[in-house]
Amino acid sequence: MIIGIVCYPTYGGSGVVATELGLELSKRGHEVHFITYNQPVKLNLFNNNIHYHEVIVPDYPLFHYQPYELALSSKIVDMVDLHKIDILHVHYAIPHAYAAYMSKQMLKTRGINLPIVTTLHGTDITLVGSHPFYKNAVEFSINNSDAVTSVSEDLKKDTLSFFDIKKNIQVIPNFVDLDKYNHVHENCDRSVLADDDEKIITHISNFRKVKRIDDVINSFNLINKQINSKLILLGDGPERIKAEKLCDELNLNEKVLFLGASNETAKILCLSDVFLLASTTESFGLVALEAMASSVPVVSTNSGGLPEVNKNGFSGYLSDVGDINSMAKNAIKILEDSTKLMNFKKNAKQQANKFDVHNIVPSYEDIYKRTLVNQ
Ligand code: GMT
Repeated sequence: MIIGIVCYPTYGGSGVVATELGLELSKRGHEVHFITYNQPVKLNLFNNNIHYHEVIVPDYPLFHYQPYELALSSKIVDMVDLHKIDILHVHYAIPHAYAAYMSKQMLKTRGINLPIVTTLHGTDITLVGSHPFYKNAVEFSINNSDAVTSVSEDLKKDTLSFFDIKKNIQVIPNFVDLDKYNHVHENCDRSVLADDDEKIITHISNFRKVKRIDDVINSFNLINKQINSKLILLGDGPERIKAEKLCDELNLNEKVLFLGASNETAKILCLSDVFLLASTTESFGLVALEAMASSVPVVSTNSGGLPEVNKNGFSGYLSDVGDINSMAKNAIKILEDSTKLMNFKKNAKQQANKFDVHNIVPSYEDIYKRTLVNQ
């Protein structure tokens, strides 16, 4: 198949999933065309089956807001026409599903049919999409996609409760390429980040409010009182300065390392003993899965789709949002006993196996085939 993929090219989970999906589809013999405003950050492996087409929005002084959807839909039309793209898969409803619908209508006037698959990733529904300013357009774009997928049962439930949805939504969870995590362990040197007697606790995110970084730091503060440890924070975003101030107030400057945005998640995770995720909501929690793929138990909240990924008492523990005492207690339970820690590490890896790329990507191929047949 010739597949077009529209996504955000940034570090966010939806862009990562879209990129990894495209790479795997290309390995499986499909021709994949990424259409977005920058080269996706994880797309460093070009091969004959992968193509990237940049959407350019020229600056014009009249525009208060640059019309990205317009430029994107025009680019989709050109690329579908030129490369004979069979099917378009858009990741994140806003504004991608909307732009895709416009492209479909334009292509129709040229006698070309473009089936559209929309994948809902989370904040496009829970935080942004359901806002009254966007709701009509998001609902319309979902209902006018040819197929719709969601990354968890919980996100499907939210989508059905926030919008009047006429389409069937198929759940296809996030996935990881376990091979990528297996090899990093061979060169894993923890002495670069912590002393021998320190445990390493990690958090990775885009430092937005929804990630509750202050809960991560406050939980760590409680953990560190009982178990000598370091907190590694990977990522960057609007809450970072506040987080640095909090560490200063708690006298944790020597104990917390801010490593900034980086592509090296697997290398950091392989040094880690526990992963902390305190999010208010998380449709799936790809980063929790990445931690488990590195054999790192996850201490997380129980919100959104997290219970579908992190199994309480097996791959880690779940706590109510904001309950930092419970999160700290759970992390200590795992860290205080080395046999328990080894078991949790083994279980985390076992749980991650369920979401291996080879188990999940065929579901996307099936949905493309079914959608094409139904045209
Ligand atoms: O919240 C993020 O870290 C980024 C965000 C995105 O849209 O890129 O992630 C969302 O999509 C991921 C991939 O499907 C999910 O694993 C994340 O849980 C989801 N984030 C939220 O729901 C807050």
